[in-house]
Amino acid sequence: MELDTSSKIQIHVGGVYGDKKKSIQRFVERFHNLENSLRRRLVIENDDISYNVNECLQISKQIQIPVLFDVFHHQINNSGSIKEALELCAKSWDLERDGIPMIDYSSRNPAGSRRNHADSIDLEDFKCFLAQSLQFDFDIMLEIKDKEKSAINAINFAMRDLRVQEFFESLC
Ligand SMILES: [Mn+2]
Repeated sequence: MELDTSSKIQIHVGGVYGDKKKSIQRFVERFHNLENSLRRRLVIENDDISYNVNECLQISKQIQIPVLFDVFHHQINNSGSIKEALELCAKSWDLERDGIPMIDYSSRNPAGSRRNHADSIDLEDFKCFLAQSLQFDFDIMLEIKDKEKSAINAINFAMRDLRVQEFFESLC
């Protein structure tokens, strides 16, 4: 597809199998056995049960790949404030090699279980998230069930954000 190394494949670290330290070790070993072309594509994402942001960052330090920050997972499997986690994850991306940091955004489905992703974007929650992230620049992947509908609402809303306005200005 002739994509450069800023095109990423996001994965979770995986299971814990009763021993997190050993599982991390195995993850690192397997990673080192991969071809370089694949290693440069991978990013790890904090999940909502097993590996939080701090644990992903520890792994990231060992194998030099970025951590993709999932906001909703962080709210469930917490390791500090959103702002702090965002800053640490953003630093794990090398702009030249990895491109602009990417994050996953969604919120809880109020009618579902606490791990259930929302059907539609909650603009109040999105507004609070944007307010906590003002000093960072990143791409947002929406993990929301009604997809384009929420994406259009999010873009319309984010048009008030200077970072988005600057992006559009940079296109012409
Ligand atoms: Mn995610």
